Amino acid sequence: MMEFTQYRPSWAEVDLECIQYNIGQIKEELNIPSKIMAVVKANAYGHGGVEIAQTALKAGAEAVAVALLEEAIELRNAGIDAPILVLGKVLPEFSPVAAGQNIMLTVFQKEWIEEAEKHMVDSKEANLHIHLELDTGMNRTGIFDEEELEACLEALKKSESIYLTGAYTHFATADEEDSAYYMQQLDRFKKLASVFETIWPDPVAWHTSNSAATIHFPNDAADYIRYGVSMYGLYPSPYLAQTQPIKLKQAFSLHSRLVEVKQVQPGETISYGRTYMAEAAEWIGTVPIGYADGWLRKLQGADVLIAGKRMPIVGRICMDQFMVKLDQEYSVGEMVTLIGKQQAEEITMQETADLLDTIVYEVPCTISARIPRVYFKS
Ligand code: PMH
Repeated sequence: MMEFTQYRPSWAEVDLECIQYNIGQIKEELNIPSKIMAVVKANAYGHGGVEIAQTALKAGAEAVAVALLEEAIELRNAGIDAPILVLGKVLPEFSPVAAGQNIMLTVFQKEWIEEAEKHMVDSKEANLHIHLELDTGMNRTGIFDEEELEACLEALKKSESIYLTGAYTHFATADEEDSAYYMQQLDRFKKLASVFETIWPDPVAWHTSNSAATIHFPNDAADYIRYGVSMYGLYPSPYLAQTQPIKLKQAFSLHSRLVEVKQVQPGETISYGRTYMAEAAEWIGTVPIGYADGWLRKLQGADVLIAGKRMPIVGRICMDQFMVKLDQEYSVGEMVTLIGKQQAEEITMQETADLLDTIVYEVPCTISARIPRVYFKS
């Protein structure tokens, strides 16, 4: 666990037991034989990149994926020696940096391969390992047609220092009830993969499934699955949350403590802009988290949990604090749960995401670095 000194009583808890459990579900409940690549980009979706990567690897994941070379280097610096794949594009001039740390890069352009080859030869670094990305309908990055694929594979055959070790695609709609577009992408993938195999007979690691594809279409899982959001215990969409193909446990929770408790008189107003006026004598508590922590102003009116009961946020959320309407007097120091469980009550990530008109992915990513992540095992 990272050492830190905490002076403000606001923190996120990450239950590493849940991460292990959610990884275990792939083998135990779905019976998928694929290897697991734990997706820990963006600081493990706000959960903490190094700790989650270490936990996932201990729990049986065999590789990790990140978005940036910076994120991969952070994991290497922390002593993680498992295979790491960077999913986002890294400029060819930085390939010796990746090669030097044995970090695999995603590639989808012939020019990139030719350019990187020059940098690799100049640097005299060890070989660079890459995965080719095939675009089957996400239309973000990836090799789109057969000619491009042939050109990339020919360039790789000529290369002396770039080794092709994997190939993958990414689905746009695997979390939706309607599987038509998923099937179309899968079909496109199979066509590109057969072209690939005629030009490149050596075995490579294939991977296609994100969390949604893994739990929705388990029979399609390839050599690896890229397991992101559901490793954190979150369903990729409300549809999959409702059908629950596997049981998951949410690892992330967010907490604070009241720093001020006072009674206001009828007609008194709370916070900037006076958007809330007390109708009666009311107990008001102040919570030291605000929009600079990622607790966004749109959450005005949302509930928090105190003593196992729901209480609403009143008045505008400030940069570092907000106020909550209490049902009675509480002591300063009383625990407040913004996301997570207290006694029989729970505020799920989905509830917060719904209030923010967003997806569950965005919520922990938005909780800023000002909020320390505290790790434990339940
Ligand atoms: N593979 C790729 C290429 C991804 O971009 C992502 C997530 C995953 C796997 C893991 O997906 P999961 O978390 O649904 O399991 N990428 C993103 C993204 O770019 N925006 O939201 C999720």
